Amino acid sequence: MPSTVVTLENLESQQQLKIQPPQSGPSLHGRIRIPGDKSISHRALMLGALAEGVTTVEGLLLGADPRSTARCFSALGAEISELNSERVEVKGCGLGQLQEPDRVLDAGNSGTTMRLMLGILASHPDRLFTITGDSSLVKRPMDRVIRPLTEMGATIWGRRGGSLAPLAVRGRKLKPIHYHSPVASAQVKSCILLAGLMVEGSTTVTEPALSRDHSERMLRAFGAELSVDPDACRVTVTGPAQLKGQAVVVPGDISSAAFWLVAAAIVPGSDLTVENVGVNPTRTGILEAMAMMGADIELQNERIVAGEPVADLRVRHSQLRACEIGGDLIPRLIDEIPILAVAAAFAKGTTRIRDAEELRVKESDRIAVMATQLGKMGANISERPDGLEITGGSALKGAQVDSDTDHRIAMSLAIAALNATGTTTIHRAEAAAISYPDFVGTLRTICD
Ligand code: SPQ
Repeated sequence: MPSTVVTLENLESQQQLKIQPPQSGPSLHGRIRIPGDKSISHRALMLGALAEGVTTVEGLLLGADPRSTARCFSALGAEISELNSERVEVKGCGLGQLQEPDRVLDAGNSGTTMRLMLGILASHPDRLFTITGDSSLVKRPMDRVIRPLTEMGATIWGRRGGSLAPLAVRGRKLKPIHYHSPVASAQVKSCILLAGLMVEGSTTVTEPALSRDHSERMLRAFGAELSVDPDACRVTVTGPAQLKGQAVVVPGDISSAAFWLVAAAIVPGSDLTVENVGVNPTRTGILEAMAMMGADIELQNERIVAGEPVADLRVRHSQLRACEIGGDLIPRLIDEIPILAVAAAFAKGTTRIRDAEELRVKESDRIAVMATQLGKMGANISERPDGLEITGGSALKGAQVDSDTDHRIAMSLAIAALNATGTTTIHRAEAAAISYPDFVGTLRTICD
C-alpha cells in the first residue's frame, strides 16, 4: 500500500515540513510513546533547584522549553546533570538560596519558565535578576503575575509600564496575600504559590475555574504545607516551607498525545494506541470534548505513577460530530484547541469554541492563526472574539501554510495535512521542537 510522503527540509534556521498522503488515504496504526509532560518537566526542574538534596527526574521532556528552565536554574546555582529522558539529577540550592546570576536569564519561548520563575526570584531578598525571552515571549503579558507579586511587596520593572519583558526583579521579603485571579491560569496560580513558599503565613489563590494542578501535587510531594479546595478553586500555601529532593517520574504529555488522538480519529481505517499518557483530570478536557464529538477513545491500563494518573489511550477512526466547547472546560483543554479545530473541520455540523480569549496571548494569537492557516486549506472556519466557529465537511486540500513560530500550530496543521488531498507545506515547522522534538519521526512511524 502506498504510504504518506513526509519530508523535512532545512533552510538556514527554518524547516519546511511537506506532507503528501497517498490518494487512497493514509490510515494510522501501531503503538507509540509520546515525550514527557512539559508542565511537569518544568516544575520538576524548578522544585528540584529549590529543594535540599537531590531530585531525580525520569522521563523529562527534552524540548526547547524545559531546556530553557534548566539553563535558567543552572545560572541561579542549581547543579543540573546533562538532560536526557532517562534520568536527570538536580542538586538543589535549598529554599531562598538561589544565587544572583552574572547574566540575563533567558526563558526562550517559554511562558511557564518566565512566569513561574518570577514568583521564585521576587521572593529572594537582596538579589537582582534580569530576565528576557524570544520575540514571541517578549510580547506576552507578564502583568498578570507582576500585579499579585507587587501586592506581596515585590519590586519588578519591565517595558510598557512593567507588563512586558525584558524584566528586572529586585528580590525582597514578601508578605502573604489572598489573590482572586481574574483568569483561570496555572501559571498565575503557580507563580504566587512559589512566591508564597518563603513567606511567613498563608498565601491563597482563588481562580474562576480550575486550572491544571501539577504544582499543587508536586509541592506537596516535596514537603510544602498546602491546603486545596478544588470546589472553590482555591489553594493555600503556608510558609516558610522546607522542600526535600524527590524522585519525579514524568508521564507522557496529553497535549502531545492530542495530535495523534485527533489524527487517528479523523483518518479512516486508523487504530492507534498512545502509551503512558498523563490523564490528570485537570488536563483531560480534550478527552471529554472528543467524547462529545463521538470519537472512539478507550482508556486502558489506568494507573498512578508518582502521584499523577496515567493510562494508555486506544483510538480508532469514527465519524465525528460537531460540539459546543466553553466555560469551565476551557482551562482543561486550552492548549488542545488548535488541534480540536482540526477535528472540527472533519466533524458533521458546526463546532463552536467560546470563552477561549486566552488563546490570543499564547505563543501566537492561536485564534487568528488557526482561522487563517486552516482556512488556506479550505476549512470553513471563522474567528470570534473569544474563539472559533468551524463547520465541518469541506474537503481540505494541500496548501502552503505557516506555523507563525508556534509549536502547537505547526503540529495541528501537520495533522490536518494527513487528511487533505495533495501536498501541504508547513513553513517554520521547527517550532514543534518546543514541546515535541521528534514529532516528525513519530509521524513517519505511524504512517508507514
Ligand atoms: O509555557 P507556555 O509557553 O505558556 O506554553 C503553553 C503551551 O501551549 O505549551 C501555552 F502557550 O502552555 C501553558 C498552558 O497554556 C503551560 C501551563 C503550565 O505549565 O502551567 C499552563 C497554561 O497556561 P496558563 O496561562 O493558562 O496558565
